[in-house]
Amino acid sequence: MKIKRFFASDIRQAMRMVKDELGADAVIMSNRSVDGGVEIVAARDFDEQLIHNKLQKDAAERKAQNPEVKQPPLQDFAAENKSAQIISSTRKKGADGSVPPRPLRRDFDEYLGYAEKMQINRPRRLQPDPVQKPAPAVSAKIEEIPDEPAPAIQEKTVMSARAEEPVSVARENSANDQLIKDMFQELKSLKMTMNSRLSEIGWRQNSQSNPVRVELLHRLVDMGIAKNLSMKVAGRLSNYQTIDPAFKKAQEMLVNVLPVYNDALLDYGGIAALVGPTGVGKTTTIAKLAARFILKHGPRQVALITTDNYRIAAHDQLNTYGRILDVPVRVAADAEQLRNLIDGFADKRLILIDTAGMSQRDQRLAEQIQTLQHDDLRIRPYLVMSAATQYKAMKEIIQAFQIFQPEAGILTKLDEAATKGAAISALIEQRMPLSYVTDGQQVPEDLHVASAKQLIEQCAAESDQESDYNAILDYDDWVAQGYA
Ligand SMILES: Nc1nc2c(ncn2[C@@H]2O[C@H](COP(=O)(O)OP(=O)(O)OP(=O)(O)O)[C@@H](O)[C@H]2O)c(=O)[nH]1
Ligand SMILES: [Mg+2]
Repeated sequence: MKIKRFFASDIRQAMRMVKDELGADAVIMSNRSVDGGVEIVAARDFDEQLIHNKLQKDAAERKAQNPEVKQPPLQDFAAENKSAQIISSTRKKGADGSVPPRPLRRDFDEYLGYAEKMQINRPRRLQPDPVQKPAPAVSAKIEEIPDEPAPAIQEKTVMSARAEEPVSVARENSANDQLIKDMFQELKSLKMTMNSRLSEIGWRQNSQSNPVRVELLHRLVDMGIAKNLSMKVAGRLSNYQTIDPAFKKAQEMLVNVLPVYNDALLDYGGIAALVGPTGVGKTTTIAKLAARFILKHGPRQVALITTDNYRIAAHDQLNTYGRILDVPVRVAADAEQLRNLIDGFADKRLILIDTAGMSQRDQRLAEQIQTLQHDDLRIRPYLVMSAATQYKAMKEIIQAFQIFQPEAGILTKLDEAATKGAAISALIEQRMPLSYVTDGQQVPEDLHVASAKQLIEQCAAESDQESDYNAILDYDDWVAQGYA
């Protein structure tokens, strides 16, 4: 790995020097304003751990040299369990000059429609039928068997007594100990087998007594809908006698609870920042939005800004789109430059800000907020997510990027997702409204205004209708997660 420090009068020049010397794959490790310009530390053949150590060392040295200069502490939002605020200009300052925080997202009930009573909360453990309960006597007996060895004090007494016993008695005792250990193990595995079999019987009985509910669960799970959401939907439709109307109703319920954002960005313009994990399609979606706006409102209405100062290649990608669409592209190194650039684009109706893709676990997310945070500018963050993301990861992403207080979500790569249900479930559960979806790489054809009905219909159409519905669901998995 090669690390080098560059100094130049402005960020563009510094970036050019990095590109010339280290190539397009160079990674920007840090940048800061210094007297007379900017200083960038960049690396080639990137090794994250090494860089982390070096940055820490540099910071410690700088601190030792200038002990009076206080760096703002990097907020650990996860630890503090609170959100940073991106404050929009539309909110008026109070009498004391402070800006009130954004109101919380509208209550979920607004999205529920006729299914409003359906609670999209945490999964509730199903109450098993009385017949499903393990026989109390057996289970109680097994519970009583201790997993741990006897307390230390007893063990010590036994051991010191043993020390005085003849060798043959000691051997006999140790053989007995082993025998008891083996018996513990056997009983443990017997207990597990019994629990598993009892659940299986319960699941089968459930399927016989309520076949529509079980088949509905199959279909919803086939659509990729998360288990807890499937259980809630199927639970509310257990009075249906036939599967087809029940499945239709289930789809209607999902349409009603999938939040959609009535977005006017492409009608009236504004300033939008696309944030999200790496590689989800932020830059491509920016190009699609820009092209759509130009097609609708004519040329010279759009400007693009990137705050991605981590990868040289990111600038090249946006510049290419800028050239094709004939729109200006600028780079903002920090919050101040971003403000100046936005002020300079006062004649543009739509300003789209591209940001560096970051993992939801990346501490640098907080730095990005600082760049986008302006009291007097209405920058609307959109969270871009790939539809191919797994349910748990998707939930984690939505939660982590809440610190940007996204106006809405954009779901990309619908064409690549085997099932869209996982992403849809996470959006429903996290109440993240969708504004646009994308389903391909073509600019701008593959961008669409989000429609809950279309999404759920596509999802249902793609589900595996050929499934063997007589086979039981993977009950072990459901039991383990407390759904059966
Ligand atoms: N199949 C498919 N590919 C897409 C879609 N949107 C974007 N892509 C592709 O996904 C890849 C990554 O897209 P980018 O726009 O560079 O993603 P990004 O989020 O800006 O990536 P980073 O800036 O690296 O975080 C590119 O090859 C795009 O062409 C989509 O809807 N469907
Ligand atoms: Mg990008």
